[in-house]
Amino acid sequence: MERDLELYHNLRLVREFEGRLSKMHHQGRIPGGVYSGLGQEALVVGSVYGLAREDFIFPLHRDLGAFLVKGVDPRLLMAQILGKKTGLSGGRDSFLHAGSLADGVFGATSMLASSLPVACGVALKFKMNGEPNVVLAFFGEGASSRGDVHEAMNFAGVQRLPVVFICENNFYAFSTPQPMEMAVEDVADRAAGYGFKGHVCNGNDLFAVMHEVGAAVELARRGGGPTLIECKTYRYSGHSEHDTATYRTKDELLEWESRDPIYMYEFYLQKKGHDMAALSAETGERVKATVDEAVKFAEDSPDPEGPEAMDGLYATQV
Ligand SMILES: Cc1ncc(C[n+]2csc(CCOP(=O)(O)OP(=O)(O)O)c2C)c(N)n1
Repeated sequence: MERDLELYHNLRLVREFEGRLSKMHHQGRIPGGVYSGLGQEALVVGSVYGLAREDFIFPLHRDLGAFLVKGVDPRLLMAQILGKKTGLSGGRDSFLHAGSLADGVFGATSMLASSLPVACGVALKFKMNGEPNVVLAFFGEGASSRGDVHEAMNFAGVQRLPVVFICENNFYAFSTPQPMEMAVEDVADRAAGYGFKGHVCNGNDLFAVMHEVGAAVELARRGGGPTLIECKTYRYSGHSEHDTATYRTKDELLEWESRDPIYMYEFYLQKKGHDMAALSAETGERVKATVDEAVKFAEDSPDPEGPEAMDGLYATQV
């Protein structure tokens, strides 16, 4: 598929997948929470698209789209979310802690940003072995105030590790607005304290994200060390499906919806001469079919058996 259309397909797939999860959650078909990234699609698509299979990403709770763009089978991801035996962790855990090492996706823990030092460990391994791979580590602006982030960035700066730190600044950590989270406006400013560059980028603009993250990935691949990219964006839903987000105004939401990453990209495609009505309908049908199939696969899958819960918990061979 041509690159422009592949990007569009990815944006629409992420939105369809997350939109479906929201509906399913309200229908009581999903055990556990759903942390929607609706509105943040340009960020995950733009940063992960174009990575090699051997590169690693460390997504956090709102980065489900990053799994899809990195190549995780939507059926297995859906099975994971439904806690099925066919899911990525065999039904042992919720989406939040899922990973897929074969696809270069490392699982997170519930402790915000605890995966950043681990991301540095993977980057150190790449550097020590002379492997030309890079690591992308995602975190929110709320998580950016945790000690783990400081330690990870300091280590990455000292060791010149091939890691790109991607801060998704959606201006709220749960219900806490950014000015109550930190005393600086741009998280990117913090990079200076670690000896590498920090850039602010429009996280709703697919090309801006691709440009900034792409340049940082190339730098890291050439041995130039880490970069921090702060993507300013907005989540349309509350922190999770149970949060009605009454701490923000309707006007604020409307303003951000007017900068929707998919509409902006559709405008670009239209300018390039595509028949957007036809392309939108055709892409919509295709992604809907993919998500329908994923839901069917997951709902038809068996639940895990109780005794299997301990499988893989301890190393059997050292
Ligand atoms: C160390 C830690 N503190 C608190 C929480 C509870 N918690 C989960 S998500 C969240 C808000 C995170 O905000 P941010 O990092 O900005 O990411 P966002 O959810 O906005 O994408 C909080 C406080 C947690 N999981 N871990």
